[in-house]
Amino acid sequence: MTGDIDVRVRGQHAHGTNLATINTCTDTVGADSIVSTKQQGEVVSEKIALVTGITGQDGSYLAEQLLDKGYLVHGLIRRSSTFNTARIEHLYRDPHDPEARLFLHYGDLTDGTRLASLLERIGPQEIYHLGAQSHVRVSFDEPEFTGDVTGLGTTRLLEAIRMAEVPARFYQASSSEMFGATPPPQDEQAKFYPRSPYAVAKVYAYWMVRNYREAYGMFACNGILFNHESPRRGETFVTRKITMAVAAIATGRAQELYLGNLDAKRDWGFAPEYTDAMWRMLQADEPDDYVVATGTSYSVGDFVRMAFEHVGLDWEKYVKFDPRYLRPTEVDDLIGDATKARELLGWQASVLPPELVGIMVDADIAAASA
Ligand code: NDP
Ligand code: GDR
Repeated sequence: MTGDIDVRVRGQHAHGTNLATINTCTDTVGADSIVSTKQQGEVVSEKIALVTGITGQDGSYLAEQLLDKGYLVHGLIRRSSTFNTARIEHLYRDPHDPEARLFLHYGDLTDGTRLASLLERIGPQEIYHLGAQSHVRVSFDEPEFTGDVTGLGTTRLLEAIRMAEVPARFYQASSSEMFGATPPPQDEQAKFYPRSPYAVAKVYAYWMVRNYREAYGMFACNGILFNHESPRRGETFVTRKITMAVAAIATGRAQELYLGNLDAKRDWGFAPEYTDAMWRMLQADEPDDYVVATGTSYSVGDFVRMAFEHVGLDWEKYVKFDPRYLRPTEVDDLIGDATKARELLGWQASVLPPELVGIMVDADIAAASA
């Protein structure tokens, strides 16, 4: 086995001691890790999943769900000078612990060689590719980097799968942003009209997935997910920015919130339900592409109003406009039609925006009061 450097995870050790550094899983994984020896003498076959973007909102929920289903979960994480594993700390155990089922590996979507060597050693049956530069506004500032990570990163991973000859099922985190200026409702047949470097990169990746499916018979799916949010949402996306500000204002720690365009409409769902849809796609008989959405539409202004109303405040007293949050080109109106996912995967959203707002505001108030 190779001697990879230690993977650092902030938080509590499984045995309760504070962790600064813990030993990496990468010394101990390999093709033989598909066999568990947990039950004495009995050999149990376990599914192995690899998740890129495991430290993100979706990666953390998906990892939780896969572990609950009995998978061994491997995650790709970026080396960082500070900890970037807060969302998965609660899932992590020292890899020397025989009960450990989550293993983290340093790697980057810009490094195709590393991806190929990891795939050979991990031997996953399912790959969930969630890693990306995922911020639309940032993609206007860093279009080349976004194309490299969000677009070419997918190609690197697909090519690594092909070269490593790993017969894994592949999930691509495609996005409603690909529809861009196409009017709603948007289903799998709607035209792509990307309106940002991020969306253009996702359209490229979408077609690479289709191409690998058709050219090499790969079981590769595009989940075209509309916006989904949660208390784990990144703090610079608008919903979380709003709910954190509401919590700060309600607890007397802030007085105002600066936002950009309040008129854009989005189809906002609840993230853990959307990661469940990802898993369902890879359990289907055939690889396919699916829209995942609630079918509802609320403006950013609606979300702001509901969030402030949740704590009994009038949003107009606190929200101010800052043009720096505007985008050179905006996506005005998204409403997904997820009929296909409902009929073929049995998936349907149950948490709609009014409930979602309450979940997020309550979580941020609890965090602010802790
Ligand atoms: P996040 O921004 O929360 O997470 C992105 C993840 O990608 C993080 O784990 C991040 O690591 C990782 N990452 C970024 N750059 C690299 C890189 N160069 N190499 C390896 N890993 C990298 O996104 P979400 O969880 O919200 O979304 C998951 C995926 O789904 C993304 O691809 C996103 O574009 C897509 N998507 C999201 C939707 C949503 O509404 N949330 C809707 C449709 C699609 P680190 O923690 O180190 O930054
Ligand atoms: P989006 O999410 O661009 O839809 O991409 P974001 O929350 O960033 O923006 C939603 C809408 O809110 C408007 N807006 C602001 N946005 C931010 N971030 N900050 C502000 O201050 C602000 N004020 C108004 C935006 O203009 C926009 O119209 C998300 C990401 O998760 C993508 O990765 C994913 O693919 C899509 O959702 C579906």
